Amino acid sequence: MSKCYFSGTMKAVRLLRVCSMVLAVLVQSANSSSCLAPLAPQLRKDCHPDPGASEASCLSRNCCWSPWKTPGIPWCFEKVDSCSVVPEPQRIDCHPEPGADEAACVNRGCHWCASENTTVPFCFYNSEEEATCSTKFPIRNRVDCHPQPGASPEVCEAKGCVWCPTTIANVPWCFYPANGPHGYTLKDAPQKTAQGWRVTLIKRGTISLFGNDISPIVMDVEFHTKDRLRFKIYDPNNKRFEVPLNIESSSDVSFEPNYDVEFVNDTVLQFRVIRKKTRTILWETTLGGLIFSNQYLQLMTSVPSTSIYGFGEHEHPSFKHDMNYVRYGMFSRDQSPVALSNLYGVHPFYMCIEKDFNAHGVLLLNSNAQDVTLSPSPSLTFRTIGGILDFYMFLGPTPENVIQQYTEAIGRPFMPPYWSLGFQLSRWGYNSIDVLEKTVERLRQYDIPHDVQYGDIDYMERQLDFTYDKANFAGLPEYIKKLKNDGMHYVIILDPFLTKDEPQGTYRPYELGQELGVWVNNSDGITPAVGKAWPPGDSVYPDYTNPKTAEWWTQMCMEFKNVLDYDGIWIDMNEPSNFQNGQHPGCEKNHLNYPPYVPDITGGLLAEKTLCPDSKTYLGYHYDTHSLFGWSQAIPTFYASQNATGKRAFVLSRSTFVGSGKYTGHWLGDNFSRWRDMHMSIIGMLEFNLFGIPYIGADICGFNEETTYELCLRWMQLGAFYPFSRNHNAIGNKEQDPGVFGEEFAAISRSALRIRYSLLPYLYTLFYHSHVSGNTVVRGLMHEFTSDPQTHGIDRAFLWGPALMITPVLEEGARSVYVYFPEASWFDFYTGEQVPPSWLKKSVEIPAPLDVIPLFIRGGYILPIQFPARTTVLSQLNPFSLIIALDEHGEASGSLFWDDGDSIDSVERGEYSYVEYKYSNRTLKATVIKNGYNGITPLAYSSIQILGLTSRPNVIFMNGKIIPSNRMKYNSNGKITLWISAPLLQELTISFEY
Ligand code: MIG
Repeated sequence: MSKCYFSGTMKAVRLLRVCSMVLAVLVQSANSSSCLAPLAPQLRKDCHPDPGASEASCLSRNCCWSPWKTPGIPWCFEKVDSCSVVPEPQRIDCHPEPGADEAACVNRGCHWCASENTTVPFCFYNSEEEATCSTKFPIRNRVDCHPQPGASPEVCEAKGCVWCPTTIANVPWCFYPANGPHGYTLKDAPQKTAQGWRVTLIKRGTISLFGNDISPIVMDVEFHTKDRLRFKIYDPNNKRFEVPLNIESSSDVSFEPNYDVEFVNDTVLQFRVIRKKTRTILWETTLGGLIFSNQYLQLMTSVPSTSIYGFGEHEHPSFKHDMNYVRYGMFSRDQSPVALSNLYGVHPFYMCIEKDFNAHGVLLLNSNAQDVTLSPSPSLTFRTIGGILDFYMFLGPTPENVIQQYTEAIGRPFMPPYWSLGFQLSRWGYNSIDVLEKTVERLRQYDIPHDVQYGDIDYMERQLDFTYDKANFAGLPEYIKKLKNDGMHYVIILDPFLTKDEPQGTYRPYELGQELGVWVNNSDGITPAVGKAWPPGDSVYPDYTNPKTAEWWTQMCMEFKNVLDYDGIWIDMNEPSNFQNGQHPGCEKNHLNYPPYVPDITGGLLAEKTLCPDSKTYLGYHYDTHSLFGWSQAIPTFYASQNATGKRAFVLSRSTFVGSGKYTGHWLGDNFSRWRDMHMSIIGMLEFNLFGIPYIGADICGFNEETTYELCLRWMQLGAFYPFSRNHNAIGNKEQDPGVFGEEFAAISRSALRIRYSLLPYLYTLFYHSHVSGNTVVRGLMHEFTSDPQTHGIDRAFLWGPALMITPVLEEGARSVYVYFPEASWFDFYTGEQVPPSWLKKSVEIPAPLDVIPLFIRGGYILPIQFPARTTVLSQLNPFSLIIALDEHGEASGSLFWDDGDSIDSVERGEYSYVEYKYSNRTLKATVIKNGYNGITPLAYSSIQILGLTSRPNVIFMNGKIIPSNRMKYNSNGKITLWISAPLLQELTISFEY
């Protein structure tokens, strides 16, 4: 009810009265300064010029927060006073019908100013020009027709597009008309194929945006499984690059799909995918044009809601995306996390929560440089500069189902060795074995859990792969043996470049590789591409897409294992990184190195900090395979690790692609020791769980810049709940391991890590489910409470599996956190106390003194836990317990996966045990479902905790025998602890009688 302005005759006095009542409320809060629309960057007045801006600090200044990609643009800016932009009489009504409010107004691309003068519109355009084209072409629906810089009315019209400037940030000024001379049309009726449909498409009109349009093209729709659909648009006459990931469709085609597809032979191609059950349109390419030219492929689709998650790798300011014409580039790049910019890996995958809370996911399987624009209508525009348009859709309908189906297609996550769930310590720049030893020693002194120690490039001799520095790290091989005797593990870094400039006969890794011809080549396909990286001299790059390279690499790793007895391999710099733009002597001016459209990537140059796009790899041009480099390296490294150690592989890769999770984990790269980076790490961790890479974490305490006591301490608490928990630091920064800040810090870190270690059986079981069924390990609250829209935007809290909520402190000086409790039973991890019903569906302030990270257990679940120890080698032998948290029906369930922790393929070979727990009718039953691991025999439960009992039981029986009352303790808060002794491998029944 905003419209209090009646042009021409006054039509309704009654309306006016309603209007003035509303007005009374409005003017108080008025002078309408708005944060609802992201403001165009040139109009922003910096509200936080001092350092340390965060969303919280910004909002507390009553300013607007909206992250922006281009450096130098303020993210925190003063609210715009729409009222004073144009004089009142010049306002042009934008919402003539009643019912507007500020949000609706801004949504139309108009300005909002409630004033006391009821004769002027509250929602208005500033100019006739703005009004004319914004009415004709609603800003929400625009699809950019000129995504590259340099648009003008002339250029725009020549493309058959419409020119219409606006002051709203990011809104395209040059865009497709509703029915212009673009896109493709059906050549003839869709043909039925064995797997679905085939249509041939013909380009409409003669306008070409980037040249070399291809026509006809073919679109195949393949019904893969009842929940997976593929639609692929390609050139039937010329084979183009396709990502070498083998996604097999089900051989049985008798399934009844959960989706319908529709072609509409209108003037523009319309292709729809519909969820059968709800008739929700999940995908609809009706707006804007499909473009399929040699170096520019574009497809736009509407999506059924604005709850969109995923796309990577970027640092996203929020887990749930902003849809106001945000554009994300994807092209692997060695770059410290810069908000919204393309980083190390490429994951063109998103998940969408539909309006009725079903979820689906979509993958664009394409490895070329690309970008995607998220627009408010809501829609997505995909632009890639090579390959084909190869989409896979996964119907869910729950978020977990989506990821299970996604990883079924791209490969399930690897099973991590148990030790790799322990705490890990690293730094770049120990610089000497003395410093390394001292660091390890002080963790031991403080009894801080410590499973894995890393060697970064300073362990090497002059940064040469497969060497170690015999001067500064004299005795490293013996020291590694010592660590391992002590139950620890050691991981080495390997870079993907090798110097070619060592004296002849001295550096075998290069010489053998040279002999075998395993490098990425220049465009001639013969001479190796020569770049510059860490090692002295110039470097060549192994081409891991070549099977010969994989053999050479494996051999090098095997040989080096005889020098340093490592347990896992950390592969860095595999974007691949180069310290100059392109190899010597620079990139030739050609269509690959300088394509007509460069997606929205940092630097705007494909060769920046990497090799020239026209370099040749075994699988094709680097132009096509660039973003596959890390993926192609992870595969042979996985097998090298396995072969060299004879144990389960451990690989940690910086660059990842679709499907990497089968072979490698990931860390979020060179973050900063800043508070905001802690928050960003949660978002990154949630996203990589969507990408099928659940083994994920960020450098605890921050990599770049100096950390502080409090930041590092809070980060140790948060990092204790990263699936990959590693404190890592950059060269030159002061030490930040948990032993270096003194007694109090050490004690707090120790206690956080001991909680982690006690929960490792639960975490390991989550990884088992991830490995066999593709479940996420860490998930957002949205995953579990999808039908509660309040959870959709939560990214400061997260869950381990379904059952443990972690709510870290992310602000300096804070001694409490606001926790949103979705509808469920929740129990304080520390006290077992149940969260009162009045807190549910609310955000509640929870105390979090410096030594506490608040944790909550969700009713309905049983968590297997184990007494912690300084390493997992020791903790794996300790007594087990169960935490049984009851739901409102007094029920709970859970499971335990257990094996020796580091054998190769123990799941596939059946060498594991699996126990299922069920509590109902006041009885706990532990059932051994699988008994394939002998080592479990000596293990036993020593206690059981039940949370959420309504009263004290009279008698408790274990396997038919009464548990003596001195073996139980009942707390008035509904928690009972039983001390028992029962082998893990036998059926266990505990029943409560009242
Ligand atoms: O140019 O090996 O992201 O974790 O410590 C820097 C040194 C190379 C980047 C990695 C970082 C590692 C560092 N590396």
